[in-house]
Amino acid sequence: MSDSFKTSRRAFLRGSAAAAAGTVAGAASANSGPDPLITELQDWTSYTGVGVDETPYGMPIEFEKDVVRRNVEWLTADPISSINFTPIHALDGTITPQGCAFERHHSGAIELRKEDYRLMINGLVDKPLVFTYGDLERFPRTQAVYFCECAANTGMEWAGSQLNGAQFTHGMIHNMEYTGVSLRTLLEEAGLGAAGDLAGKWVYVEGADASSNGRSIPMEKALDDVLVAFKANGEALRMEHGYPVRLVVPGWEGNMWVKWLRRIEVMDGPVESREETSKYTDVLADGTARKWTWVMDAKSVITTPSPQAPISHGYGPLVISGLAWSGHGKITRVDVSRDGGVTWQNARLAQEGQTKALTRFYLDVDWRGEEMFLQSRAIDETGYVQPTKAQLREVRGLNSIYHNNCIQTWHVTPEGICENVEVS
Ligand SMILES: Nc1nc2c(c(=O)[nH]1)N[C@H]1C(S)=C(S)[C@@H](COP(=O)(O)O)O[C@H]1N2
Ligand SMILES: [Mo]
Repeated sequence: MSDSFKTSRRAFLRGSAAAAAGTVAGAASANSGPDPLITELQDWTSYTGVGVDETPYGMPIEFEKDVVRRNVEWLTADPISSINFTPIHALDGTITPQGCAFERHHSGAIELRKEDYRLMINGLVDKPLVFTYGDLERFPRTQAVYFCECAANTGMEWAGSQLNGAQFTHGMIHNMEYTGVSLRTLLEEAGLGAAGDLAGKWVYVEGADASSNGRSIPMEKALDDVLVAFKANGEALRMEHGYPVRLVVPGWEGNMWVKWLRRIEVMDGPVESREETSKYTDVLADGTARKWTWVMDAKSVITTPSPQAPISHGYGPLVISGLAWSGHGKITRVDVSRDGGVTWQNARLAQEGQTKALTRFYLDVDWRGEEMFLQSRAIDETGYVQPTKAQLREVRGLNSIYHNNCIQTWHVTPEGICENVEVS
């Protein structure tokens, strides 16, 4: 046990005696002797601070410089066709700032000016159309918060626990407030009469980057809640998220959220492109591949404590917190286990679940240094319960990569250190 840990433990025990007497005292107030941070004049009271306009577009203060996207170098051959991970272990709330929202590119992020932007709708439509960026801004807008999860999120954990950190096991996800035009509006502008019976019709969407990342989407979804988005969290999309326009496909795997959106073709069948056959399909135990696994099933993860966010404050009150989401709709309940799934407690949802968006949960406990096997399990409005790893493997075998929504376990030692372990 480290010295600082012992100190904070002693202080906290005194602190909790005060808490029992009716005040929720922090560890600091229980320390003996004057606190120079209170009794002595500090440096920052004696100079004038930084003026406005020092940073026309603000950046996080330097003390937060570790809260950044990170990649795992050995995962991909190069950073051009690669992925990095959202630092979910260091965030709270539900909205992901764009600057630290994970990126996934198949041929790198491109720089596309609004002036050079064109979106074509063609195929089985009454009149093929091309929209400029300015044209898109003149259609009625809609707005909503949605999570975007890469189907490969948690994919490295199929065979056993591998990556030590919530950022790396679960950070291929972000959650933003999008503004855009409903895809239905644009399809209706082009006219779907030529498509005849819409049942069995598809749209094929592709991006302007070299990979094009083409995907087929069934018409029913295209006319439901898909957005052609140009703003995220109130501001323009970042280049890495598809500036100036991307597709938002609520609840469905991230790969379908085509960035730098350039063309939408109405078709009478799916294209069966690379991204929906050789990739993003699920290899089952018998070697056959399951395709069209579009919806991201209910999933959750404890973000603190976690391997990159160990318990550093000693024993006593501990806030266990995490994220839950479901591509089928709202999260209605999250359970937390401290003993590897033997017993469960209801976590508190910070806000009522929103459809196809992240939900923050908390469980406030009194931790006395007992070893924990922390797990969370999400339940969505369809009644679906997030499965254990063993339950997933029963259906899918060991060959899978994508669509791993199993329950995650963090082992917590009496010192507060957390590690990724498997309790299946
Ligand atoms: N045009 C294009 N769209 C794309 C991709 C791409 O490489 N090119 N990657 C896809 C994948 S696999 C994912 S998971 C999401 C990631 O979106 P993000 O980079 O904004 O996080 O974008 C999707 N859309
Ligand atoms: Mo992805």
